Amino acid sequence: MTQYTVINPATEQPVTTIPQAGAEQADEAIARAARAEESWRAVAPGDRARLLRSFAAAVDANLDDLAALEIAGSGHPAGQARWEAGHVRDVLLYYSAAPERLTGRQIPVAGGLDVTFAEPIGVVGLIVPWNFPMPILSWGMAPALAAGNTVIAKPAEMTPLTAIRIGELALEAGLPEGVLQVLPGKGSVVGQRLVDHPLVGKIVFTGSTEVGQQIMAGCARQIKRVTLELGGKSANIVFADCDLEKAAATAPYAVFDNAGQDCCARSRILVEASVFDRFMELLEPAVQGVRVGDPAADGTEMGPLISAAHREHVASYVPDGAPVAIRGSAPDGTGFWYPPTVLAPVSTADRAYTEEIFGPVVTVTPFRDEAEAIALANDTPYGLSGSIWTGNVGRAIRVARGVEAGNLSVNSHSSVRYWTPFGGFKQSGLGRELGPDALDPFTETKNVFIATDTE
Ligand code: TAP
Repeated sequence: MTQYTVINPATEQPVTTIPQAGAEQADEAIARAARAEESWRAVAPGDRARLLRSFAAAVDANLDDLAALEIAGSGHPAGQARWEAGHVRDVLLYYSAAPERLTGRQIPVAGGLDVTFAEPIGVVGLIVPWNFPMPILSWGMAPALAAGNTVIAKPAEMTPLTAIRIGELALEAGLPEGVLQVLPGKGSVVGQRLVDHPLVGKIVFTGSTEVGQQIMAGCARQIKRVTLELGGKSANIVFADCDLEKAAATAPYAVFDNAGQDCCARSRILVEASVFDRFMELLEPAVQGVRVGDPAADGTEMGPLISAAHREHVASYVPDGAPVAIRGSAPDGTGFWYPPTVLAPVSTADRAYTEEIFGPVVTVTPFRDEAEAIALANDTPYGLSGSIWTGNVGRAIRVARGVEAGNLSVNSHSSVRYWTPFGGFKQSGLGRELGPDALDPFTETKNVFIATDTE
Protein backbone atom coordinates (compact mmCIF):
# COMPACT_ATOMS: atom_id res chain seq x y z
CA MET A 1 0.00 0.00 0.00
CA THR A 2 1.30 3.47 -0.79
CA GLN A 3 1.27 6.14 1.93
CA TYR A 4 0.17 9.78 1.88
CA THR A 5 1.60 12.31 4.31
CA VAL A 6 -0.98 14.86 5.44
CA ILE A 7 0.59 18.32 5.79
CA ASN A 8 -0.61 21.02 8.20
CA PRO A 9 -1.18 23.99 5.85
CA ALA A 10 -0.47 26.53 8.61
CA THR A 11 2.90 25.06 9.63
CA GLU A 12 3.92 23.00 6.57
CA GLN A 13 4.73 20.19 9.04
CA PRO A 14 3.64 16.56 8.51
CA VAL A 15 0.59 15.64 10.63
CA THR A 16 0.40 11.92 9.98
CA THR A 17 0.75 9.31 7.26
CA ILE A 18 -2.27 7.54 5.80
CA PRO A 19 -2.25 4.29 3.81
CA GLN A 20 -3.83 4.72 0.38
CA ALA A 21 -6.24 2.14 -0.97
CA GLY A 22 -5.66 0.90 -4.51
CA ALA A 23 -8.09 -0.51 -7.08
CA GLU A 24 -8.00 -3.95 -5.44
CA GLN A 25 -8.98 -2.58 -1.99
CA ALA A 26 -11.68 -0.50 -3.67
CA ASP A 27 -13.12 -3.65 -5.28
CA GLU A 28 -13.07 -5.45 -1.90
CA ALA A 29 -14.83 -2.51 -0.22
CA ILE A 30 -17.47 -2.41 -2.97
CA ALA A 31 -18.14 -6.14 -2.54
CA ARG A 32 -18.47 -5.65 1.26
CA ALA A 33 -20.83 -2.70 0.73
CA ALA A 34 -22.99 -4.74 -1.65
CA ARG A 35 -23.24 -7.61 0.87
CA ALA A 36 -24.02 -5.21 3.74
CA GLU A 37 -26.70 -3.50 1.69
CA GLU A 38 -28.84 -6.65 1.57
CA SER A 39 -29.37 -6.50 5.33
CA TRP A 40 -29.19 -2.69 5.78
CA ARG A 41 -32.16 -2.13 3.46
CA ALA A 42 -34.11 -4.65 5.54
CA VAL A 43 -33.43 -2.93 8.89
CA ALA A 44 -36.78 -1.68 10.23
CA PRO A 45 -37.18 2.08 9.65
CA GLY A 46 -37.31 2.86 13.38
CA ASP A 47 -34.11 0.89 13.98
CA ARG A 48 -32.30 2.61 11.11
CA ALA A 49 -33.43 5.93 12.59
CA ARG A 50 -32.13 4.94 16.04
CA LEU A 51 -28.75 3.92 14.59
CA LEU A 52 -28.43 7.27 12.80
CA ARG A 53 -29.26 9.06 16.05
CA SER A 54 -26.57 7.02 17.86
CA PHE A 55 -24.15 7.96 15.08
CA ALA A 56 -25.07 11.64 15.60
CA ALA A 57 -24.53 11.24 19.36
CA ALA A 58 -21.08 9.70 18.75
CA VAL A 59 -20.16 12.67 16.55
CA ASP A 60 -21.49 15.04 19.22
CA ALA A 61 -19.30 13.40 21.86
CA ASN A 62 -16.24 13.95 19.64
CA LEU A 63 -16.73 17.49 18.34
CA ASP A 64 -13.47 18.80 19.78
CA ASP A 65 -11.44 15.87 18.43
CA LEU A 66 -12.96 16.21 14.97
CA ALA A 67 -12.34 19.96 15.01
CA ALA A 68 -8.71 19.41 16.07
CA LEU A 69 -8.20 17.06 13.12
CA GLU A 70 -9.66 19.63 10.70
CA ILE A 71 -7.54 22.43 12.15
CA ALA A 72 -4.36 20.35 11.76
CA GLY A 73 -5.18 18.64 8.47
CA SER A 74 -7.02 21.38 6.56
CA GLY A 75 -6.07 24.65 8.30
CA HIS A 76 -9.68 25.53 9.15
CA PRO A 77 -10.07 28.14 11.90
CA ALA A 78 -11.08 26.58 15.24
CA GLY A 79 -14.54 28.20 15.41
CA GLN A 80 -15.34 27.10 11.87
CA ALA A 81 -13.99 23.57 12.43
CA ARG A 82 -16.16 23.13 15.55
CA TRP A 83 -19.17 24.40 13.62
CA GLU A 84 -18.45 21.91 10.83
CA ALA A 85 -18.28 18.96 13.24
CA GLY A 86 -21.57 20.09 14.83
CA HIS A 87 -23.04 20.38 11.35
CA VAL A 88 -22.30 16.67 10.71
CA ARG A 89 -24.20 15.82 13.90
CA ASP A 90 -27.13 18.03 12.87
CA VAL A 91 -27.30 16.61 9.34
CA LEU A 92 -27.33 13.06 10.76
CA LEU A 93 -30.09 14.02 13.21
CA TYR A 94 -32.17 15.71 10.51
CA TYR A 95 -32.03 12.65 8.23
CA SER A 96 -32.50 10.22 11.12
CA ALA A 97 -36.15 11.29 10.95
CA ALA A 98 -36.36 10.25 7.30
CA PRO A 99 -36.53 6.41 7.37
CA GLU A 100 -39.92 6.49 9.10
CA ARG A 101 -41.21 9.10 6.62
CA LEU A 102 -40.11 7.32 3.44
CA THR A 103 -43.70 6.83 2.42
CA GLY A 104 -45.04 5.82 -0.98
CA ARG A 105 -48.30 6.82 -2.67
CA GLN A 106 -51.56 5.11 -3.46
CA ILE A 107 -52.74 5.99 -6.96
CA PRO A 108 -56.31 5.25 -8.09
CA VAL A 109 -56.48 2.87 -11.06
CA ALA A 110 -59.29 0.80 -12.58
CA GLY A 111 -59.47 -2.82 -11.49
CA GLY A 112 -57.24 -2.52 -8.46
CA LEU A 113 -54.85 -0.16 -6.80
CA ASP A 114 -51.37 1.09 -7.44
CA VAL A 115 -48.85 1.67 -4.69
CA THR A 116 -45.37 3.11 -4.95
CA PHE A 117 -42.23 2.26 -3.03
CA ALA A 118 -39.02 4.29 -2.64
CA GLU A 119 -36.37 1.60 -3.01
CA PRO A 120 -32.73 2.24 -2.07
CA ILE A 121 -30.38 2.34 -5.05
CA GLY A 122 -27.76 0.04 -3.48
CA VAL A 123 -24.11 1.04 -3.04
CA VAL A 124 -23.44 4.79 -3.21
CA GLY A 125 -19.96 6.17 -3.91
CA LEU A 126 -19.26 9.60 -2.39
CA ILE A 127 -16.30 11.49 -3.84
CA VAL A 128 -15.53 14.35 -1.46
CA PRO A 129 -13.31 17.41 -2.09
CA TRP A 130 -10.74 18.94 0.25
CA ASN A 131 -12.41 22.28 0.92
CA PHE A 132 -15.17 21.18 3.35
CA PRO A 133 -14.25 17.58 4.23
CA MET A 134 -16.87 17.17 6.99
CA PRO A 135 -19.99 19.01 5.75
CA ILE A 136 -19.81 17.69 2.19
CA LEU A 137 -19.28 14.13 3.43
CA SER A 138 -22.37 14.43 5.64
CA TRP A 139 -24.58 15.86 2.88
CA GLY A 140 -24.29 12.67 0.83
CA MET A 141 -23.75 10.15 3.61
CA ALA A 142 -26.72 10.93 5.85
CA PRO A 143 -29.58 10.84 3.28
CA ALA A 144 -27.99 7.89 1.44
CA LEU A 145 -27.85 5.82 4.65
CA ALA A 146 -31.31 6.94 5.76
CA ALA A 147 -32.75 5.69 2.47
CA GLY A 148 -31.23 2.22 3.04
CA ASN A 149 -28.14 2.46 0.84
CA THR A 150 -24.64 1.55 1.90
CA VAL A 151 -21.92 4.14 1.35
CA ILE A 152 -18.27 4.17 0.35
CA ALA A 153 -16.78 7.62 0.93
CA LYS A 154 -13.54 8.63 -0.76
CA PRO A 155 -12.14 11.72 0.94
CA ALA A 156 -9.75 13.99 -0.95
CA GLU A 157 -6.19 12.74 -0.75
CA MET A 158 -5.06 15.91 1.08
CA THR A 159 -7.80 15.91 3.76
CA PRO A 160 -8.76 12.36 4.83
CA LEU A 161 -8.48 12.71 8.63
CA THR A 162 -11.99 13.71 9.72
CA ALA A 163 -13.67 11.31 7.28
CA ILE A 164 -11.62 8.41 8.66
CA ARG A 165 -12.62 9.35 12.23
CA ILE A 166 -16.30 9.72 11.25
CA GLY A 167 -16.15 6.21 9.72
CA GLU A 168 -14.81 4.86 13.03
CA LEU A 169 -17.54 6.69 14.97
CA ALA A 170 -20.20 5.05 12.78
CA LEU A 171 -18.92 1.62 13.82
CA GLU A 172 -18.68 2.66 17.48
CA ALA A 173 -22.29 3.85 17.27
CA GLY A 174 -23.42 0.40 16.11
CA LEU A 175 -23.77 0.78 12.33
CA PRO A 176 -23.10 -2.70 10.92
CA GLU A 177 -19.75 -3.40 9.20
CA GLY A 178 -19.77 -2.41 5.56
CA VAL A 179 -22.65 0.09 5.83
CA LEU A 180 -20.31 3.11 5.82
CA GLN A 181 -16.74 2.64 4.64
CA VAL A 182 -14.19 5.42 4.29
CA LEU A 183 -11.56 4.65 1.69
CA PRO A 184 -8.66 7.10 1.43
CA GLY A 185 -6.89 7.00 -1.92
CA LYS A 186 -6.30 8.85 -5.13
CA GLY A 187 -9.25 10.14 -7.11
CA SER A 188 -7.83 8.72 -10.30
CA VAL A 189 -7.65 5.24 -8.68
CA VAL A 190 -10.30 4.80 -5.95
CA GLY A 191 -12.68 7.48 -7.26
CA GLN A 192 -12.41 6.11 -10.77
CA ARG A 193 -13.08 2.55 -9.52
CA LEU A 194 -16.28 3.73 -7.81
CA VAL A 195 -17.37 5.26 -11.12
CA ASP A 196 -16.45 2.18 -13.18
CA HIS A 197 -17.60 -0.64 -10.89
CA PRO A 198 -21.00 -2.08 -11.87
CA LEU A 199 -21.98 -2.78 -8.24
CA VAL A 200 -21.91 0.95 -7.40
CA GLY A 201 -25.36 2.28 -8.26
CA LYS A 202 -24.82 5.99 -7.73
CA ILE A 203 -22.01 8.52 -7.55
CA VAL A 204 -22.20 11.74 -5.55
CA PHE A 205 -19.36 13.98 -6.64
CA THR A 206 -18.33 17.43 -5.39
CA GLY A 207 -15.31 19.09 -6.91
CA SER A 208 -14.06 20.70 -10.09
CA THR A 209 -16.16 20.99 -13.23
CA GLU A 210 -13.44 19.24 -15.28
CA VAL A 211 -13.42 16.10 -13.10
CA GLY A 212 -17.22 16.31 -12.84
CA GLN A 213 -17.45 16.09 -16.63
CA GLN A 214 -15.25 12.96 -16.64
CA ILE A 215 -17.36 11.41 -13.90
CA MET A 216 -20.59 12.12 -15.73
CA ALA A 217 -19.15 10.53 -18.89
CA GLY A 218 -17.99 7.51 -16.85
CA CYS A 219 -21.40 7.11 -15.22
CA ALA A 220 -23.09 7.41 -18.63
CA ARG A 221 -21.44 4.16 -19.73
CA GLN A 222 -23.59 2.29 -17.17
CA ILE A 223 -26.50 4.75 -16.92
CA LYS A 224 -25.27 5.13 -13.34
CA ARG A 225 -27.09 7.70 -11.20
CA VAL A 226 -24.98 10.76 -10.52
CA THR A 227 -25.21 14.00 -8.56
CA LEU A 228 -22.65 16.69 -9.34
CA GLU A 229 -21.84 19.73 -7.18
CA LEU A 230 -19.22 21.69 -9.11
CA GLY A 231 -17.71 25.16 -9.23
CA GLY A 232 -19.09 28.66 -8.96
CA LYS A 233 -18.39 32.29 -9.81
CA SER A 234 -21.17 33.85 -7.82
CA ALA A 235 -22.24 37.48 -7.80
CA ASN A 236 -22.89 39.65 -4.76
CA ILE A 237 -25.20 42.32 -6.23
CA VAL A 238 -25.35 45.59 -4.26
CA PHE A 239 -28.07 48.12 -5.17
CA ALA A 240 -27.87 51.78 -4.11
CA ASP A 241 -31.07 51.46 -2.02
CA CYS A 242 -29.69 48.79 0.34
CA ASP A 243 -28.14 49.02 3.80
CA LEU A 244 -24.73 49.77 2.26
CA GLU A 245 -22.87 49.58 5.60
CA LYS A 246 -24.14 46.05 6.19
CA ALA A 247 -23.53 44.96 2.59
CA ALA A 248 -19.90 46.17 2.79
CA ALA A 249 -19.31 44.77 6.29
CA THR A 250 -20.45 41.27 5.29
CA ALA A 251 -19.03 41.15 1.74
CA PRO A 252 -15.58 39.92 2.91
CA TYR A 253 -17.17 36.99 4.75
CA ALA A 254 -19.23 36.09 1.65
CA VAL A 255 -16.00 35.42 -0.24
CA PHE A 256 -13.09 35.02 2.21
CA ASP A 257 -14.67 32.43 4.53
CA ASN A 258 -12.63 29.23 4.33
CA ALA A 259 -9.96 31.40 2.62
CA GLY A 260 -12.23 31.61 -0.42
CA GLN A 261 -12.03 27.84 -0.96
CA ASP A 262 -15.77 27.66 -1.23
CA CYS A 263 -17.85 26.85 -4.29
CA CYS A 264 -20.48 29.36 -3.04
CA ALA A 265 -17.95 32.21 -2.62
CA ARG A 266 -19.43 35.47 -3.87
CA SER A 267 -16.24 36.23 -5.79
CA ARG A 268 -17.69 38.96 -8.02
CA ILE A 269 -19.12 41.99 -6.23
CA LEU A 270 -21.36 44.03 -8.55
CA VAL A 271 -22.19 47.51 -7.22
CA GLU A 272 -24.62 50.11 -8.57
CA ALA A 273 -22.45 52.85 -10.07
CA SER A 274 -23.98 55.70 -8.03
CA VAL A 275 -22.70 54.17 -4.74
CA PHE A 276 -19.55 52.47 -6.06
CA ASP A 277 -17.05 54.88 -4.45
CA ARG A 278 -18.86 54.90 -1.10
CA PHE A 279 -19.04 51.09 -1.13
CA MET A 280 -15.27 50.85 -1.73
CA GLU A 281 -14.63 53.24 1.20
CA LEU A 282 -16.74 51.02 3.46
CA LEU A 283 -15.23 47.78 2.10
CA GLU A 284 -11.64 48.76 2.89
CA PRO A 285 -11.81 48.58 6.72
CA ALA A 286 -14.02 45.47 6.48
CA VAL A 287 -11.39 43.63 4.41
CA GLN A 288 -8.53 44.85 6.56
CA GLY A 289 -10.44 43.75 9.65
CA VAL A 290 -10.59 40.08 8.63
CA ARG A 291 -8.48 38.26 11.20
CA VAL A 292 -6.09 35.99 9.26
CA GLY A 293 -3.74 33.77 11.20
CA ASP A 294 -3.16 30.67 13.32
CA PRO A 295 -6.23 28.47 12.76
CA ALA A 296 -5.93 27.02 16.26
CA ALA A 297 -6.22 30.46 17.90
CA ASP A 298 -9.63 31.61 19.10
CA GLY A 299 -10.98 34.50 17.04
CA THR A 300 -9.17 33.62 13.81
CA GLU A 301 -11.52 34.14 10.89
CA MET A 302 -9.37 32.99 7.97
CA GLY A 303 -6.62 30.38 7.83
CA PRO A 304 -4.13 29.38 5.15
CA LEU A 305 -4.80 27.89 1.72
CA ILE A 306 -4.70 24.11 1.47
CA SER A 307 -1.31 23.68 -0.26
CA ALA A 308 1.67 25.44 -1.81
CA ALA A 309 0.47 24.45 -5.28
CA HIS A 310 -2.97 25.91 -4.63
CA ARG A 311 -1.45 29.15 -3.32
CA GLU A 312 0.57 29.42 -6.54
CA HIS A 313 -2.64 28.90 -8.53
CA VAL A 314 -4.48 31.61 -6.56
CA ALA A 315 -1.54 34.03 -6.86
CA SER A 316 -1.58 33.61 -10.65
CA TYR A 317 -4.82 35.64 -10.70
CA VAL A 318 -2.99 38.61 -9.17
CA PRO A 319 0.11 39.08 -11.37
CA ASP A 320 2.46 42.04 -10.99
CA GLY A 321 0.59 45.17 -12.02
CA ALA A 322 -2.84 43.71 -11.16
CA PRO A 323 -5.31 46.40 -10.01
CA VAL A 324 -5.18 45.64 -6.27
CA ALA A 325 -7.61 48.11 -4.67
CA ILE A 326 -7.58 46.71 -1.12
CA ARG A 327 -5.36 44.15 0.56
CA GLY A 328 -5.84 42.56 3.95
CA SER A 329 -3.16 40.99 6.09
CA ALA A 330 -1.65 37.49 6.31
CA PRO A 331 1.22 36.04 8.36
CA ASP A 332 4.68 35.96 6.81
CA GLY A 333 6.85 32.88 6.66
CA THR A 334 5.84 29.28 7.11
CA GLY A 335 2.32 28.29 6.00
CA PHE A 336 0.38 28.59 2.77
CA TRP A 337 -0.88 32.12 3.47
CA TYR A 338 -2.53 34.48 1.04
CA PRO A 339 -4.05 37.83 2.09
CA PRO A 340 -7.65 38.86 1.33
CA THR A 341 -7.35 40.75 -1.96
CA VAL A 342 -9.81 43.04 -3.75
CA LEU A 343 -9.29 43.78 -7.46
CA ALA A 344 -10.86 46.88 -9.07
CA PRO A 345 -11.30 48.06 -11.73
CA VAL A 346 -11.21 44.74 -13.59
CA SER A 347 -12.14 44.03 -17.20
CA THR A 348 -14.98 41.50 -17.56
CA ALA A 349 -12.60 39.61 -19.87
CA ASP A 350 -9.93 39.25 -17.15
CA ARG A 351 -9.56 35.64 -15.95
CA ALA A 352 -9.82 36.89 -12.34
CA TYR A 353 -13.36 37.97 -13.28
CA THR A 354 -14.34 34.92 -15.36
CA GLU A 355 -12.69 31.89 -13.65
CA GLU A 356 -13.30 30.27 -10.29
CA ILE A 357 -10.24 31.28 -8.23
CA PHE A 358 -11.05 29.26 -5.10
CA GLY A 359 -9.00 31.64 -2.98
CA PRO A 360 -9.37 34.98 -1.14
CA VAL A 361 -9.54 37.17 -4.25
CA VAL A 362 -12.62 39.17 -5.23
CA THR A 363 -13.36 41.62 -8.05
CA VAL A 364 -15.64 44.68 -7.75
CA THR A 365 -17.48 45.91 -10.86
CA PRO A 366 -20.00 48.76 -11.27
CA PHE A 367 -23.39 48.34 -13.00
CA ARG A 368 -25.86 50.94 -14.30
CA ASP A 369 -29.26 49.39 -13.62
CA GLU A 370 -31.15 46.25 -12.67
CA ALA A 371 -31.05 44.78 -16.16
CA GLU A 372 -27.29 45.16 -16.39
CA ALA A 373 -26.82 43.69 -12.90
CA ILE A 374 -28.74 40.54 -13.90
CA ALA A 375 -26.92 40.30 -17.24
CA LEU A 376 -23.50 40.57 -15.54
CA ALA A 377 -24.46 38.06 -12.83
CA ASN A 378 -25.54 35.55 -15.48
CA ASP A 379 -22.57 36.08 -17.80
CA THR A 380 -20.76 32.96 -16.57
CA PRO A 381 -20.98 29.23 -17.27
CA TYR A 382 -21.60 28.72 -13.53
CA GLY A 383 -24.80 29.19 -11.51
CA LEU A 384 -24.37 28.08 -7.93
CA SER A 385 -24.98 30.93 -5.56
CA GLY A 386 -25.28 34.68 -5.06
CA SER A 387 -26.59 37.56 -2.96
CA ILE A 388 -28.83 40.54 -3.65
CA TRP A 389 -28.74 43.66 -1.47
CA THR A 390 -31.69 46.02 -1.83
CA GLY A 391 -34.35 47.74 0.28
CA ASN A 392 -36.97 47.19 -2.42
CA VAL A 393 -38.81 43.91 -1.92
CA GLY A 394 -40.17 43.78 -5.47
CA ARG A 395 -36.69 44.23 -6.90
CA ALA A 396 -35.31 41.58 -4.53
CA ILE A 397 -37.76 39.02 -5.90
CA ARG A 398 -37.36 40.16 -9.55
CA VAL A 399 -33.58 39.94 -9.41
CA ALA A 400 -33.63 36.65 -7.47
CA ARG A 401 -35.87 35.20 -10.19
CA GLY A 402 -33.61 36.64 -12.91
CA VAL A 403 -30.31 35.31 -11.59
CA GLU A 404 -29.57 31.80 -12.89
CA ALA A 405 -28.29 30.18 -9.69
CA GLY A 406 -29.52 27.57 -7.24
CA ASN A 407 -28.83 29.23 -3.86
CA LEU A 408 -29.50 32.92 -3.38
CA SER A 409 -29.72 35.21 -0.37
CA VAL A 410 -31.37 38.62 -0.05
CA ASN A 411 -29.77 41.08 2.38
CA SER A 412 -27.66 38.26 3.75
CA HIS A 413 -24.40 36.64 2.70
CA SER A 414 -25.31 33.03 3.33
CA SER A 415 -27.74 30.67 1.63
CA VAL A 416 -26.66 27.16 2.69
CA ARG A 417 -28.75 25.31 5.26
CA TYR A 418 -29.12 21.54 5.55
CA TRP A 419 -32.93 21.76 5.62
CA THR A 420 -33.15 23.68 2.32
CA PRO A 421 -32.18 22.36 -1.14
CA PHE A 422 -28.61 22.91 -2.35
CA GLY A 423 -27.30 22.67 -5.90
CA GLY A 424 -26.42 24.57 -9.04
CA PHE A 425 -27.73 25.74 -12.39
CA LYS A 426 -25.71 25.42 -15.62
CA GLN A 427 -22.16 24.04 -15.17
CA SER A 428 -22.35 24.30 -11.39
CA GLY A 429 -23.88 20.89 -11.21
CA LEU A 430 -26.66 18.42 -11.59
CA GLY A 431 -29.27 17.54 -9.02
CA ARG A 432 -30.02 18.84 -5.56
CA GLU A 433 -28.72 17.81 -2.14
CA LEU A 434 -30.10 18.62 1.31
CA GLY A 435 -33.59 19.80 2.21
CA PRO A 436 -36.72 17.75 2.81
CA ASP A 437 -36.50 15.98 -0.60
CA ALA A 438 -32.86 14.89 -0.29
CA LEU A 439 -33.77 11.19 -0.15
CA ASP A 440 -35.29 11.31 -3.66
CA PRO A 441 -31.93 11.08 -5.47
CA PHE A 442 -30.98 8.10 -3.27
CA THR A 443 -34.06 6.05 -4.11
CA GLU A 444 -35.77 4.59 -7.16
CA THR A 445 -39.54 4.89 -7.41
CA LYS A 446 -41.30 1.62 -8.08
CA ASN A 447 -45.02 1.29 -8.78
CA VAL A 448 -46.87 -1.93 -8.07
CA PHE A 449 -50.34 -2.58 -9.42
CA ILE A 450 -52.48 -4.90 -7.28
CA ALA A 451 -55.59 -6.29 -8.97
CA THR A 452 -58.69 -6.25 -6.79
CA ASP A 453 -61.27 -7.30 -9.39
CA THR A 454 -62.54 -10.79 -8.89
CA GLU A 455 -62.27 -11.76 -12.57
P1 TAP B 1 -10.96 17.71 -8.03
O1 TAP B 1 -9.75 17.21 -8.71
O2 TAP B 1 -12.21 17.83 -8.79
O3 TAP B 1 -11.15 16.75 -6.75
C1 TAP B 1 -12.37 16.52 -6.08
C2 TAP B 1 -12.47 15.06 -5.67
O4 TAP B 1 -12.48 14.24 -6.85
C3 TAP B 1 -11.27 14.57 -4.85
O5 TAP B 1 -11.71 13.60 -3.91
C4 TAP B 1 -10.40 13.90 -5.90
O6 TAP B 1 -9.55 12.97 -5.35
C5 TAP B 1 -11.46 13.26 -6.79
N1 TAP B 1 -11.01 12.93 -8.14
C6 TAP B 1 -10.03 13.52 -8.86
N2 TAP B 1 -9.91 12.91 -10.07
C7 TAP B 1 -10.84 11.93 -10.11
C8 TAP B 1 -11.21 10.96 -11.08
N3 TAP B 1 -10.63 10.89 -12.27
N4 TAP B 1 -12.20 10.10 -10.79
C9 TAP B 1 -12.83 10.17 -9.61
N5 TAP B 1 -12.52 11.05 -8.63
C10 TAP B 1 -11.54 11.94 -8.88
O7 TAP B 1 -10.67 19.08 -7.40
P2 TAP B 1 -9.26 19.62 -6.86
O8 TAP B 1 -8.11 19.26 -7.77
O9 TAP B 1 -9.16 19.15 -5.47
O10 TAP B 1 -9.46 21.18 -6.95
C11 TAP B 1 -9.30 21.83 -8.21
C12 TAP B 1 -10.29 22.94 -8.35
O11 TAP B 1 -11.61 22.41 -8.30
C13 TAP B 1 -10.27 23.97 -7.24
O12 TAP B 1 -9.29 24.92 -7.41
C14 TAP B 1 -11.66 24.53 -7.35
O13 TAP B 1 -11.74 25.47 -8.37
C15 TAP B 1 -12.49 23.31 -7.71
N6 TAP B 1 -13.09 22.68 -6.52
C16 TAP B 1 -14.39 22.89 -6.33
C17 TAP B 1 -15.00 22.34 -5.22
C18 TAP B 1 -16.44 22.54 -5.03
S1 TAP B 1 -17.07 22.38 -3.56
N7 TAP B 1 -17.23 22.82 -6.01
C19 TAP B 1 -14.28 21.61 -4.30
C20 TAP B 1 -12.93 21.39 -4.52
C21 TAP B 1 -12.35 21.94 -5.65
P3 TAP B 1 -8.02 13.35 -4.95
O14 TAP B 1 -8.05 14.73 -4.39
O15 TAP B 1 -7.68 12.34 -3.95
O16 TAP B 1 -7.28 13.23 -6.20
